[in-house]
Amino acid sequence: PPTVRLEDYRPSDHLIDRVELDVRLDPHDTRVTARLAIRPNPAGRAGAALVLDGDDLRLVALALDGEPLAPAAFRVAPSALTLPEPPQRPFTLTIETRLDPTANTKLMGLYRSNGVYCTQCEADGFRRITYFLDRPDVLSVYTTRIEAEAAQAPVLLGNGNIIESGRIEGTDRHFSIWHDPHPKPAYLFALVGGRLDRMTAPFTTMEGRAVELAVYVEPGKAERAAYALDAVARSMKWDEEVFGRAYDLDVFNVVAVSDFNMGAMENKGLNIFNDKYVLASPETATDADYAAIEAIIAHEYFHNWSGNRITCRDWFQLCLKEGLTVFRDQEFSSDMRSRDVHRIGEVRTLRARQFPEDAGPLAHPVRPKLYAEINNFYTATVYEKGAEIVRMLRTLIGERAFRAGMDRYFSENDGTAATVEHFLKAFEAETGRDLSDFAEWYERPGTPRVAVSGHYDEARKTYRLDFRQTRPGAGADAPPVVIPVRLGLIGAEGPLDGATSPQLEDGVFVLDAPEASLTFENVPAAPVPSLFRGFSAPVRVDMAMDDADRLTLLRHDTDGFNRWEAAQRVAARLMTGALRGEATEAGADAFAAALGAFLDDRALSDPAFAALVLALPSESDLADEIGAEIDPDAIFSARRALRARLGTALSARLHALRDALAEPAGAPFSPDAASAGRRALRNAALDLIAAADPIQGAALAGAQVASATNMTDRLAGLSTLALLPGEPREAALAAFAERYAHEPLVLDKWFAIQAMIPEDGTVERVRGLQAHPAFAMTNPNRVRSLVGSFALANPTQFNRADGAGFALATETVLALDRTNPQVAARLMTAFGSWRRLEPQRRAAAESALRRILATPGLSRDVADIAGRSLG
Ligand code: B3K
Ligand code: ZN
Repeated sequence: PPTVRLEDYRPSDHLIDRVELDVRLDPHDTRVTARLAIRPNPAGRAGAALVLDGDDLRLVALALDGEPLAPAAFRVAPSALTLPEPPQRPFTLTIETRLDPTANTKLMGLYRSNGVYCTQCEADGFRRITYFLDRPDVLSVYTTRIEAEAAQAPVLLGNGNIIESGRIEGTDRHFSIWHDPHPKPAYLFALVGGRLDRMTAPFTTMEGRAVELAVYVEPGKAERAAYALDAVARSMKWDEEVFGRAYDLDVFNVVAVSDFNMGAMENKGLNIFNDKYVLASPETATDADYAAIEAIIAHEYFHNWSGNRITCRDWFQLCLKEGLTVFRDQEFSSDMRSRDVHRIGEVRTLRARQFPEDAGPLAHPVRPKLYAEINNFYTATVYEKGAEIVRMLRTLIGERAFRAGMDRYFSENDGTAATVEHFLKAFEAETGRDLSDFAEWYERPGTPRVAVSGHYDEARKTYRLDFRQTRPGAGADAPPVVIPVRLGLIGAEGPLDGATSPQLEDGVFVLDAPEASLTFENVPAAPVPSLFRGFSAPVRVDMAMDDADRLTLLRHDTDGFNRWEAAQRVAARLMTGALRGEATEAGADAFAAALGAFLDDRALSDPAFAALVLALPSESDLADEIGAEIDPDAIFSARRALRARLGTALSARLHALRDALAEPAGAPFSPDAASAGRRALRNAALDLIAAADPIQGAALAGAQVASATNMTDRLAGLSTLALLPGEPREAALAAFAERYAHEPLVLDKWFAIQAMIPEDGTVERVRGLQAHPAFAMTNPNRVRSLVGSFALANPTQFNRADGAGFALATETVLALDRTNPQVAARLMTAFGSWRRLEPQRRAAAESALRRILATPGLSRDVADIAGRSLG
């Protein structure tokens, strides 16, 4: 496939100032008429041909300034419409295309989901609706007329504000006309038509604009939109208060659809969502679902400024909107919930998804330099590492300068398609600081490593930290990166506040050379350093520290993240030690004692945090840490053994915690962070109890499944039971399926839980479930819940040594590729760490990848991932 390179960017030769679309919806024969006001771009090449992008399009009619165009004056193919000699002045092109939304299984462009017409245009779906300059730096003002059969689509929605609607006399059809005054790239276009219920709320912006907020959902489910609707209002308010950004239209609509390739889409004024991230009720949604809804609603809303008002010049700049918007939604959730707890969650996600990506064959810079298929670059690196870069910038320049720089970025670039350079320039202008070294974070792949050693000078009462940074995977010529190290010193009894260093500013040391040292004075005794507080940089830290020192941090650090990290490090060391055959029993018992003291101290005052401390590093965390010759079965066993040992040692406390945290009977459900935290700790306790004593665990879990009054507890019980083979598990699974047979989002959980069972029979079970009447390859959520969970969240079974797990994933990818390449390609990322496996599994994974790559007729999406994975 042709490769697109950042260095080849040049402005478009033409611009499209206005778009008037007339869309007559029909299940199989939708007619789209586009009137485009085009003119030569002064910044482009004079006299260049006009080449409009298309994808699978069928042209029906074409006119220039109202006159049909002679066949000799243009060339047309499904993938392009070319006018070799367009007028060298402004002109209007009228293009009529026809399409079949029902046959659109790629879910890009205009399609039908459960009878609802909807669109997805990012990154390049608009070209499946009409011929266009489908690139983010061509901004146009859109007016959209949507027409449909009134009974089939009583609700018709477009971008912007509604300006007219009515019946079409003498027919069963109606229409509405929407106008969006804000110039936007085609990827932000959207329309919706269908039978939908809605819930609304009024909102007045800080500028005094009255806005109607509305969430549209499947008929009968309106009350499940309440949480999302409230999250919209809270997001709007927060963006005003924290970033000074107000909403800019009279309506803000969110529509939930059940077939969607990703989480949601920030179309201007008309966000379209995977219904998984909208619909919530205590009976059907877990606390994690509520939190994800809040975060994704906020994320898409925040794009209104970071993405829509200021968009990207080209797709290489994707992190400009995505990394920044993830940072913004993380800050929002931190303000809504517990900051420490949220930060730990962010880092867990980064380590689980971005670190392995950055260490494997799919690694790429946060701003990639080339791509074959842009839809494969909506990655953890662009999103999560992109957000970390913004956070580091704030740490380096301070909160006040950060806010001022953001204000400047928004005001100086409003209405434009910008680059990473524009973003950094705003902060340079505000601080007078040169950020060209900092910009290196965008340029090369790989997670930096920082080796640290500490040296105490008893006589001088000083403590010196020596830092050395390396950049694995970044290339031999890679310069150092600018690494903000937030840190402090801890003594046996608590923080050493008297220790100071002139090299620290607000507790931050800036490591911007390959090697550097930092010296503290006034250090009364050998301290324990608390490094990278709050995870102040996305790096791996190597520092030899014994368990006792780490447990001092767990006890005394003032930084919540590092208290959690200390426990994780000890647990990880115990498990990797066991894998190497070391005797770790004594260490495990000391760890258990420290955890016990920690629980006595803090479990009831901060249950959400305690739940995170009890959750040991995951199997994939350990695999990532080990880094080579990975045997997932051995990792699983080591982890199970430590959980069992901790569960045994802490048994009395865990039972007591479960009792202390039990909801009083009849208490109303609340999804707030405090209630969710209590549930999380109760369920973390259940997990350890069951690991230590499967019989007792099965009894407790079974009782919890039967008596739960909310989905969090029911599912947690079922997840615990899922790890315990036997009749109670199968009976509970069957009862669950029956109870939720008509709740697709809950059935997804049922499919997922079974796909994650770490037992030999799971491959066969998943194959059986693929034949279940409720399984459908056409529904991305269903595919992700069954096959995605298997491939991405069941390390022992996906990586089976005999290759049976790889074969299952391979067959699914190949089957799915024929209808929905984007989702197929996403599944394939499960193979991203294949080179780090032990030889037998590595060989099996490689042959699966080769089999995929050798398949004729592969999509560009899958071919790209397979090719890069092997390359
Ligand atoms: N911008 C969309 C993602 C589009 C993915 C296209 N393959 C959702 C988001 O990040 O907010
Ligand atoms: Zn986004």
